[in-house]
Amino acid sequence: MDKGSPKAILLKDYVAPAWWIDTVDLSFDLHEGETIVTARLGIRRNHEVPRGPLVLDGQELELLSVAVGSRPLGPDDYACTPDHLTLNDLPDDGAVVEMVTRIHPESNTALEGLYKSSGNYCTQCEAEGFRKITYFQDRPDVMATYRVRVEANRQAYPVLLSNGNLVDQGDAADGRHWALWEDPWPKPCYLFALVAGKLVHIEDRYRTRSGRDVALRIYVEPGNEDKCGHAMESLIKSMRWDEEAYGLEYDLDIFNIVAVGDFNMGAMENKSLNIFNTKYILARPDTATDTDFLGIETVVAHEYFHNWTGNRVTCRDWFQLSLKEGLTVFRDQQFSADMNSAPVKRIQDVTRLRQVQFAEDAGPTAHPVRPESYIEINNFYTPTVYEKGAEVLRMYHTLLGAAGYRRGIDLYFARHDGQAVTTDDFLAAMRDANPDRAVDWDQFRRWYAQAGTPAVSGEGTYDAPSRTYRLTLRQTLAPTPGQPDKRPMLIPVSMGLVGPDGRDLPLKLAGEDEAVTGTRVLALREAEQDFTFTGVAASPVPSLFRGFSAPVKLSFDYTDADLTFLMAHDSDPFNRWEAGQTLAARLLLGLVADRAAGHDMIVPASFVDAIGQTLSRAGEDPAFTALALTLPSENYLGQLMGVIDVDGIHAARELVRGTIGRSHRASLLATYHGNAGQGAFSVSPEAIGRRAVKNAALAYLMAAGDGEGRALALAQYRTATGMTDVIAALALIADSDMPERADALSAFAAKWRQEPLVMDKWFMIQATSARPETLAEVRALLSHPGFNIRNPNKVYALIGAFTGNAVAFHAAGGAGYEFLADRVIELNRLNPQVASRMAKAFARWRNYDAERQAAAKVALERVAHTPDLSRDVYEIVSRSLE
Ligand code: 0A1
Ligand code: ZN
Repeated sequence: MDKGSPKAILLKDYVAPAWWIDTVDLSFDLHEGETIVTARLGIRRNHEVPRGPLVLDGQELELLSVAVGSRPLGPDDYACTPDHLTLNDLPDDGAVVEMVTRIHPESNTALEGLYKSSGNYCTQCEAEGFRKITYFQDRPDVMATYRVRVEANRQAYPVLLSNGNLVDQGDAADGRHWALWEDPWPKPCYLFALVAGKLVHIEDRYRTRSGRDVALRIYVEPGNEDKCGHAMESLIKSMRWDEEAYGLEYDLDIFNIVAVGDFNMGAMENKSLNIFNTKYILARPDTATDTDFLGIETVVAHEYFHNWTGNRVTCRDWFQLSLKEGLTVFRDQQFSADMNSAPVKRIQDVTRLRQVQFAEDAGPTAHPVRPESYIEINNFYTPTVYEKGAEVLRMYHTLLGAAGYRRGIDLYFARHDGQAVTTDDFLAAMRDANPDRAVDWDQFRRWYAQAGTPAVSGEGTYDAPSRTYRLTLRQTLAPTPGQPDKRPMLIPVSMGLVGPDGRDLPLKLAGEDEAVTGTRVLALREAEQDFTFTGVAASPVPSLFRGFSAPVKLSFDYTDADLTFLMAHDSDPFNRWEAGQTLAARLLLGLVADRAAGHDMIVPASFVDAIGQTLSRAGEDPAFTALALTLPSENYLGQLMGVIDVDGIHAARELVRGTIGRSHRASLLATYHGNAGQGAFSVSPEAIGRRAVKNAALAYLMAAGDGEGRALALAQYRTATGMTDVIAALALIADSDMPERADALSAFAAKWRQEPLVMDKWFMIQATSARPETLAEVRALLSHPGFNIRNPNKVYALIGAFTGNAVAFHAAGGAGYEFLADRVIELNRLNPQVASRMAKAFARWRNYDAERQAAAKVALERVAHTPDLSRDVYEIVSRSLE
């Protein structure tokens, strides 16, 4: 390691703090140019560990004074370094430590700690931002009650908010005013929040099951009041759902949400004062797409659900992050499944898991759900901790059943309410609440410890004379960084056997007395394991991992005919979709291989027919059909190849899309017109499904490459009133060389230039086009007046979307890589978290051909040698180069 390179923090080094902080009294004096923070910490020795000094974390703080009790300390009484303030010789029976610090929120571009967004003050303290506000033991196992006084100019900052209840407020000299907030629930400092600004709010009420009346408020910048209704409805649905599904009620009289335009992530669950990225609050049918509406419902629920899973019970240390995130994502997935179509939601979640988490697992930044080391914790808010973590929760649910899972959850809260705990504590609650379940918990625990995506393969043989079917399954888990050897996982295989008539056969394993009808869960525990079913009347097609019961890659020896059969008959909708995807991926990769070998690519008629079948059933379930019509993405297909053939994948996929468009023109047109806008606008699952299938049909008609699709897209773009339809059409136009392209894009920008979230879509559709001009256009857009590299949403919309562009980012020659290196270097100084998220796009560089690898390596090394590289970027880049 280089001299002076940042040090890793290790899970095995965890020790409890030498001091507890029980009470925190904060006073903020907000002035233009500086903020003075006074903190009074009520401390108490932790007698369970050896005596030691009180070591407080701090970052970019100017310490003005320190006192213990009423005794001011001189510079010899404490040690202050850039990162710590250390106090020795504190009284064993406790004390109040008072510190005054000066900070500068207006120059905080990292958006961590106290900062300004559009002139309003707000905070982001997870994971370690509180140390940029005051000296503190910035670790989640230190839980305190907070009392917060905020003072600011009344006119400029009429709204003053913090956690808990407003207990007092008043005027101060010089046109200033103040508010005093008290949060009775002990919390870790990462849940602290403060907002001061010129904001308006919408208000509603919710009465909890036990009769508590809760005031619900959503604060936004003036002018956005009319875009908060969906978020408010989502909040109320979440509160009700959590009572019904988990028996969990809200625990204060007030719940506030504030939406800010500058935010690194989606949202933050600060106790009773959630702070959101505007992207997950603001929506009106003419400004937001169906995806936005659904995203709002999910994220509002997610943050609300954290009130129990994260806040009431929190993490002992940051290695346990998935304790709250995996569980809360699983809960928001369950909620959204209940509010919408469960199979559609599951397909969308699995698509995302494969696209981003499987890719992470296969690259240099692979890590377990519970990591064992990190350099910068902000780098671990990952698809593995969140989405794979949610799959682990789903596996508890699958193995224990809904009732057993709920018993485990109830025991978890009974044991740990008010505590900071570990994923082992969670597992123990699940285990102890279900003593009669034969689950090998030590083996199950490997889901937290071993990184990588298990690969499951297998085959089946039917023996007609004995009416037995033998299913053989094998599992392997490839080495990942730091984990050369892996042990077999406990893999729940939810499955059925589909008989020749398309119905599920009764399932009876050898030695069992009674058959199960439909679906059952097998436990795959060995590297190789046989399951023998008896009394099987006819040769079946197995349906494996129904509902995607485990986060694994399956390769089973299905024939194309088996897959077509499952597409049509499987009783499990997820696996009907899955069979189609497997078939499509197989076909597409075959074409890529043909092209690479210099052969013509010929699309088999059987596949085109299968798509025709799907299309003919569009009326039964439009939303499902839209998903079934969508071919696996280029990025996902790339994951299935040893060396990614960028141009081959694109050529094959475009050929198949064009073929489908031309072959099924009539039914695509019928689907398009049959699902075009009827009645008033609604975001019901049915209405969303109709728009999705209509726009999927439009995309195929466009791919057919003649005037008809283009005319339809243009007409839709010009006449549609809902943003879903406008953007669907504009994206197709922007990805084409239609003469109307430039005018359509500039008309859109002229109409929406005052709406940042709408402009994000405009940047995104240009950045994701496969046209050869894309990189040049993205470069030019960096100087567009609507772009601002300090705003994370803009960076994600333009630069982030470009890095997800399978063709343009990876174009031969490496210009895309060079462009990204420049942006990462620029962002590194402004916002390390955002810089590091962008740098992750390099992670898969070793999966491309030699020429691309060489270009990516040059770019990565250039970033690595940047002076003053943040820990965030250093960690990602150094791991990528290892
Ligand atoms: N806990 C939040 C996500 C979050 C994490 C870190 C942040 O800043 C570094 C901000 C938000 C959630 O899961 O929603
Ligand atoms: Zn979360």
